[in-house]
Amino acid sequence: MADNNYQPPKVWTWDSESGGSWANINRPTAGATHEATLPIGKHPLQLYSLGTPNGQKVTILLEELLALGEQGAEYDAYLIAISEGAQFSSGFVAVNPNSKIPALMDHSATPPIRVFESGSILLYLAEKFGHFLPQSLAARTEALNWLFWLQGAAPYLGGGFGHFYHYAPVKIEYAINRFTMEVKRQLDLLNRQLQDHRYIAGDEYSIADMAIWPWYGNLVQGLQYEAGEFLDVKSYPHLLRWALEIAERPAVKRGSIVNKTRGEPGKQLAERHDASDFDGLSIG
Ligand SMILES: N[C@@H](CCC(=O)N[C@@H](CS)C(=O)NCC(=O)O)C(=O)O
Repeated sequence: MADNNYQPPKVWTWDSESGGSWANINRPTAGATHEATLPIGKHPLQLYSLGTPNGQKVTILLEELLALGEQGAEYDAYLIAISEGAQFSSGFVAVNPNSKIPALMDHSATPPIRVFESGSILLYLAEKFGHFLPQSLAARTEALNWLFWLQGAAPYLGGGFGHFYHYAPVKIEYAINRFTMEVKRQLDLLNRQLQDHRYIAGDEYSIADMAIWPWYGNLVQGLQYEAGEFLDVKSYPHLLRWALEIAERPAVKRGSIVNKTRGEPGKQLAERHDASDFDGLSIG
């Protein structure tokens, strides 16, 4: 049990000195903090993002669409440095009032269409191009079940487990236990689903896989929060099998390094404006 004497005050007030990795950007209000316009490149789709799991979902889908020959999916991916507060610029807030990456502007429409929330972006692109969402009502609904599941589940992994196990300046046993319990339940759920199905929603590779893989696929490959051993990821063999299969897809290899500025050298591409930007990188 946690051992501290903290008693919440009657009314919470913001202590901007409260510490922690994200203390310099977190604040209790929404809206822009400064005026700055976003760059606009040559392609119809303009993505403002970062190579985190939420960002990877969208760049993986875009690379998968391009791999199918959908030229309309050509995109410019601009880097939004969230640790420097770039998500609070007036330009970014106009595309996503929630100030979180990823955010997309589709300039092929008049007026351009803004799309925010990674799940909404996946659905928008899957519908726009007619790929990676099954046709039949039953199969499409199952894919959307898992897409919406991910959007609700991942904050327990990232904001809950990842925050308290990896980022928090103090290790709080109560919080780590609470979120580890939930994340292990989620891993067991995915493992059971993948015991009976090749992909998350059945036989077809879909946007549900592209949403879930960057979070839970990276986690069980030991690439998130250095938590593979702690979570005993080897005990989820079906999930691991799926994670490794998806990781081998060329579009996933490309999409998962876009807007990445950390990690293995040769597996980072700060910005993507052309297919040739991947030339010379060690992505197999
Ligand atoms: N529900 C959102 C979550 C997006 C999100 O949390 N993005 C993080 C990076 S992975 C972010 O932009 N954080 C910046 C901040 O919180 O100020 C989505 O799926 O798009």
